[in-house]
Amino acid sequence: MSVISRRAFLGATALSVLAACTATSGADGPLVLPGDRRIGQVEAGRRVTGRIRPVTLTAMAGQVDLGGPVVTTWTYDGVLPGREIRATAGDVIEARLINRLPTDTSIHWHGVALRNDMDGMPGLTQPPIARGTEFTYRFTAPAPGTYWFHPHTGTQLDRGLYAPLILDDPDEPGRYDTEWVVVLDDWIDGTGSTPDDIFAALRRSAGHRMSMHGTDDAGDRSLGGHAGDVTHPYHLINGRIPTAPVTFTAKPRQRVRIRFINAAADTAFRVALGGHRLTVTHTDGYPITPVDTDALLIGMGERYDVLATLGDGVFPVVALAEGKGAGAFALARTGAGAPPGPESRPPELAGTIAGYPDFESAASVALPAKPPDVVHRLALTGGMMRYDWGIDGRAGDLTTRERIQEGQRVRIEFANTTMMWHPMHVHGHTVQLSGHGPRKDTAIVLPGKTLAGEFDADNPGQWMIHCHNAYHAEAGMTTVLGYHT
Ligand SMILES: [Cu+2]
Repeated sequence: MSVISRRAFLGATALSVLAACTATSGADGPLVLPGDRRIGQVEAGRRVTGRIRPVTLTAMAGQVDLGGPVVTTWTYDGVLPGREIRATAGDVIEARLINRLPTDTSIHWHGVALRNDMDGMPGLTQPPIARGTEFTYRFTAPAPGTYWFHPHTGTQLDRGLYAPLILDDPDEPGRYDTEWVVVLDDWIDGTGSTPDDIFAALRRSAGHRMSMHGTDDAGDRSLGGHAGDVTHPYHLINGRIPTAPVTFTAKPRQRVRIRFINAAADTAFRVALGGHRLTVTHTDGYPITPVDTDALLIGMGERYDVLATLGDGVFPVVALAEGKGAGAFALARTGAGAPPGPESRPPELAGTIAGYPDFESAASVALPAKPPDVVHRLALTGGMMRYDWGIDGRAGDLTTRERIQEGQRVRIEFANTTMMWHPMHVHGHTVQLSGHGPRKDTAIVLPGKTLAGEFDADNPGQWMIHCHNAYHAEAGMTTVLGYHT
């Protein structure tokens, strides 16, 4: 942990005061815990429409057809992805989770700045939901956008336990005619190994070999190192392999809003819609000044909303598993014609790829300029050889290491000292990348690089910060951002 007071930060030699200032944290007040009254007070201040959106989810084991291969896995209600939850910002989501898995579970509402006691982190914000029991998550949906949900228990998200959560904007200008939700995944469960087997193998192979990482092709370079730790046999769009794709439909010349969600455990996807340019409108749910691009690179946990004006015919939706020599595939149909094949590689994939430096927050969600009150610099540490991924050289536990106070402007700096990229996810807040950048709750930090951003501490509680590579998080690349009084 490193804490720098505002005065020290504004001084010239921030690094030299790191050690000195950590000592002052002993003077902090007690932590604001999930059960504290303040959590309910902040919830009461959220905008409400008065509508309740009840949902029941049953986490269960069962068989799923990926479009040929039938796998035994864990899902919500037997379908893959789980059924989308759709509500309007200001609605109260009341999600009853029935746990019929052989072990305990939880649900994390990824990207949602919700009340802390509903964040779904077992041992931190709630007890684990034991097998054979149930738990009801009840929270006001605070801001519109494209979100998703998944367990925060072990490697469960690399099974089939995930689904979109779409929060509509009550003030949506509606500049589109139709909408597609495109959920990307890498798949291994039920093909001879479970995600737990894979994690155990990664740990066992530590120090011996590095045979499980991706191939050394062009994709590796875009992520600055090896692209992933695991070779997944399948890559899916909305639960289907490329030879049995889903078909999205619309009419020619319609404007479609596509919501991309990367639900994978270990795979960044490079996505494109053959024959079309994409206009990026939202990053992780938040609007940006629109930017045109041919393709996007989407890390695990990230979401992008794009607009496209559709041509007439059948077009490939391709999500290349970056650096892994494989991909996911779907069809976009607006008219007659023979469908492109599952091996389609439209030229857009090799075109422009808009990235963080190209995006800036829309004025409606941009943070007002203000110097940070506190800076936390998190060194991403560890490596493939020892499989000792961590933060500041520590494997994760649930100790609060990054202390902040309500009302502060907080600056987070992720300094990647490792040889691999990491999609870093902050719970309960959406960070604005520095330099008027986009709002993000999950952002790719390239090897050897530092990525910084700021947020306003307006959601008290205890929150995870972690790598969204499911295997890195399980190894311990996690820390806790905690409010104190
Ligand atoms: Cu990582």
